Amino acid sequence: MESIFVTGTAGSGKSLLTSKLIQWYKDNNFYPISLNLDPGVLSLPYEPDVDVRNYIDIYKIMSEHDLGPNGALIMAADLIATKLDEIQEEVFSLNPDFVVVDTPGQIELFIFRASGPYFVSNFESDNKINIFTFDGILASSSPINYISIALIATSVRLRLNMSQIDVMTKRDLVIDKLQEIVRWSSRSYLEDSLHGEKNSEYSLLSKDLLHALSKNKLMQNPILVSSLTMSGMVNLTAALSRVLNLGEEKAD
Ligand SMILES: Nc1nc2c(ncn2[C@@H]2O[C@H](COP(=O)(O)OP(=O)(O)O)[C@@H](O)[C@H]2O)c(=O)[nH]1
Ligand SMILES: [Mg+2]
Repeated sequence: MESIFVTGTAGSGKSLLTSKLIQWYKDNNFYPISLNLDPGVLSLPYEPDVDVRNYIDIYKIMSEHDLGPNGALIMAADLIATKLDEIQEEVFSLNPDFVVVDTPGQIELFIFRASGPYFVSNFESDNKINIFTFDGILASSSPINYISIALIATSVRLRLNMSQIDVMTKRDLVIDKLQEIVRWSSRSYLEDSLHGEKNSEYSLLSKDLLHALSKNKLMQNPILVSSLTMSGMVNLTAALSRVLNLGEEKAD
């Protein structure tokens, strides 16, 4: 069993990408299952095979602990780790080829508290990988935004300490900027683009950050994907296979 975690900022397209990955693996004759790890989500673009909401009830937390929605979400996120054994057992009982794990909308609750990284590192699987989703709309709006999101991607990498593939979502909505975004994958072009920024202080800071990320090989070119048209999905699943198979080879 291979596990694919999907992380990213709120609204970046994690849930839709989860549903499309499931669809892609099904279409290619694999048995994938979805695992929803967001206790606070109201509706999803797919029917989760395993759902943390069956173990953690946000409304019950609100009433029992006299908490508002934010407090309850924090508590719920902290409780995810305590449900690891039950969720793991449910996943194992389905015996899938792939489990695609959709993570909570509020990335800080999952990545920067203890529970999320604990869950990820203790979840048993042959191989594990994290997809970090750059919101295509936000990331493409300026070079500074692109670098800012690359920093969040780096934070996630440091917190989860596992193989990661960066994906830029909503490709279909940024078609007119595609050429520019692809050019940003060259560090020198991205650096040149920063010259156009109005705020020279931020531009200098972004340049320094870019140097630090590149020097430490933390700057990865995101794969551009549309969950609407499925364009880029072949590239993404090929990259996933490469990393997951590599894990298998290492284990031999
Ligand atoms: N056009 C387009 N919309 C997308 C794409 N991916 C996500 N969305 C939309 O962006 C919004 C947020 O997506 P969602 O998957 O719920 O984000 P999450 O909060 O990260 O799980 C929804 O309205 C999605 O339909 C995409 O590739 N193309
Ligand atoms: Mg979601």
